[in-house]
Amino acid sequence: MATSFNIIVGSQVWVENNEVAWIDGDVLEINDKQIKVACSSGKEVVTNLSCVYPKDPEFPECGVDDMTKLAYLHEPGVLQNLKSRFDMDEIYTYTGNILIAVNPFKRIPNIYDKTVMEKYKGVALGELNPHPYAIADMAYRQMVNEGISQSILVSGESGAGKTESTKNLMQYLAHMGGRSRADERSVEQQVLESNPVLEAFGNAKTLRNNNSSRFGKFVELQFNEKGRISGAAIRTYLLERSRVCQVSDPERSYHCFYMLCAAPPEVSEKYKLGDPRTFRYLNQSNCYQLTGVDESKEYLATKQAMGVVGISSDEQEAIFRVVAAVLHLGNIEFNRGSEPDSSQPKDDKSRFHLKTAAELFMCDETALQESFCQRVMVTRGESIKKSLDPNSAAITRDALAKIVYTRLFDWIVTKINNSIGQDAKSKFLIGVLDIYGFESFKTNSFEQFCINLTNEKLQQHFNQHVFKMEQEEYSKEEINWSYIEFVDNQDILDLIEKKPGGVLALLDEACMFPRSTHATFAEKLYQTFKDHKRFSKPKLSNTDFTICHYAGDVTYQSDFFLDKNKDYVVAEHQVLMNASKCSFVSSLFPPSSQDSSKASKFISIGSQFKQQLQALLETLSHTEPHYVRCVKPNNLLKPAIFDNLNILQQLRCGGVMEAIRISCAGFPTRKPFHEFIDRFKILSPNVVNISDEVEGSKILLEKANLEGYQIGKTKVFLRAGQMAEIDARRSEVLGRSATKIQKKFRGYS
Ligand code: AOV
Ligand code: MG
Repeated sequence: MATSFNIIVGSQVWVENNEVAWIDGDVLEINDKQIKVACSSGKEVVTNLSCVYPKDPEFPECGVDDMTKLAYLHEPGVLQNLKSRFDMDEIYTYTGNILIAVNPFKRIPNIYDKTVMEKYKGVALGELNPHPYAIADMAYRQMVNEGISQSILVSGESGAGKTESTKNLMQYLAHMGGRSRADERSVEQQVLESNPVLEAFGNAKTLRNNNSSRFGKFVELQFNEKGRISGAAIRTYLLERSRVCQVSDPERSYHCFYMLCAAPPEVSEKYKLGDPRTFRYLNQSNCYQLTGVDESKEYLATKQAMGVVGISSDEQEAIFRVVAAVLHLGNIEFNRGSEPDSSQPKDDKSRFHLKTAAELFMCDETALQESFCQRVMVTRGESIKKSLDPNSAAITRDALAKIVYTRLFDWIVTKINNSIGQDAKSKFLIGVLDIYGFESFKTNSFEQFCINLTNEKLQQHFNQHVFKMEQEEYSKEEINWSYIEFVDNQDILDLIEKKPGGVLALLDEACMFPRSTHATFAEKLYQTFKDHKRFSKPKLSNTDFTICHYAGDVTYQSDFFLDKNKDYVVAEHQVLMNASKCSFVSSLFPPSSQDSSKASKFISIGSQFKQQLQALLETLSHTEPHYVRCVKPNNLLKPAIFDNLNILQQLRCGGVMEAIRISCAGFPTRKPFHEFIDRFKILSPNVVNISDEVEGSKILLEKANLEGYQIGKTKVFLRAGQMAEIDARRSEVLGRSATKIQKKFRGYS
């Protein structure tokens, strides 16, 4: 964002700062390219003129509701604006059509209810306070008026408020598209009630968010020609399955486990549950409770919601029975059996949990034990039983727990979809996407790799859309505009996705080759991509690899890539569970169509996910997109703390800065002639008598002393900040005439 403003001695500026990103101050001296500034912190700083931005001396205390209204549109200005608004509990701000939402980490009263929804109904974007309702309303109107499907893409890092924003959007759409007298089982009510159900089974407390969604979600609301919701589909992406067996302190496993442990005594006795501290899958972490959450109430609320989305009480019973069985599985420990390299349940306690798990699954106890401790190998047409050592038995046990839980989650999603019902005749839809944001941690594994691939794809979609919109607008209005460069990330997408030869394809190859290890996989990557601009090998490791993503470098640990990419069901588990006397359990493991002589069948999670993503982007490409960018103000998850550096990083990663840069380079503010004249006629009241709107607009623009603007076919196009200037002129005149009127009144009295 180059600055075109003059900086002189005595003017106020922003200087780059390591701690707060930007600090303000007064210019003391300017020598050639060096500048000396007295910062508001009390320090004097000498720096390069190019590292300094002018500060708006007239910056309104309460900020502006749209970044494009900033007189000086640059990074420190954007940050100052968000902060001023955040301090006043104005958590929403536009950047053109994009809504930026800063998580307040506290309830803001009276901004989400039916009365507020009614206020936003049919009102043009920007007329009222920025709000998710306004974005939802815009999508809904465009769909109804133009008959085009819409999508709302909500993004941001973990804990930024995506899921909460999504709920607000859906509530508004349900209100607009719902029937006036909605009954409990109406489509819209079921869609809303699907949230607590999915959250119970797919959300967990993490370091970054006490209610973190561990799956991605795309909700497609289908509408009939009257604009009423007529069906809905929920698609979910990549539930984090490792969490079922592995939790690190101070995180938790999925909420449903703790709820069930706190269920009324007759329930927990039936499932032989009790204190969550007695279960290994839960007690690897010391966190059991969530502040402000009563698990026993949550249990009842979840069951209530399950009822609304059409899950019968029998099905609920079976679901919770399976959840309980998973906990018991985790408590089966193994030690050495009588033969070398064999295993058996360690003690009475383990045998008790084995028995209980088998009872709850309604499957054969001996077969369950054998499925952990033995493996049938087929060699030259002969099948031989091979014993597994205690360690392998434990891995197999965890594999069963994970696959059961994943299938249970998918079953719930399918069930909700079936009971809501799809409207095959629906003409258009509004899709709302709540998906994980870019992740870069100390250690990054296969999950981060998939999540970041998603973000690369969505970023490309976002860039192309923002650019396309700008370009289309300019060429439609026939105004001069030179194409500006933008960072295309196609090369990263090729690196990951290309078939053959991309990282995912090489991973699949490695998974199919029995002798591969993560080390040989990494080696293959190094060889293949040694000259790739976006790929590098960290100096101190022989198994890590770094990808230069659009949002920054991420180093991935290849250690578990191969295992995590394999979606296989142990053949013994398949047979055992399919034979369960409980029809629900057996339905989770339908007979597979594939050749059953293979010990285990391999499907790659990576390529499944890639296909899902492709389908998602295909759907999105037929829609008009809208964007909500969520921002997390601090990592303490506390109200009233605005961490500049952290926020700036998020704005950069989420493409907000990029979008602002694009707008800045062009003409971010535009107004149709009649609106423009209407708004500014006070500058030259005679213009209303001129029939030619273009002429009228030009007169007003000259009156305001503006330069560099453009006149399109139907609109005035202003450079960043010009709207602020002309508004200021208007308020001046208005102020003057207000005093005149007051004087007049006084004169009469
Ligand atoms: P996420 O969906 O973006 O994270 P959430 O929507 O779950 O984040 O928000 C995290 C927490 O922030 C919520 O549980 C609320 O306590 C609080 N919060 C968010 N938005 C608001 C709001 N508008 N008003 C009040 N509190 C809010 V993750 O699912 O972890 O990526 O995977
Ligand atoms: Mg979420």
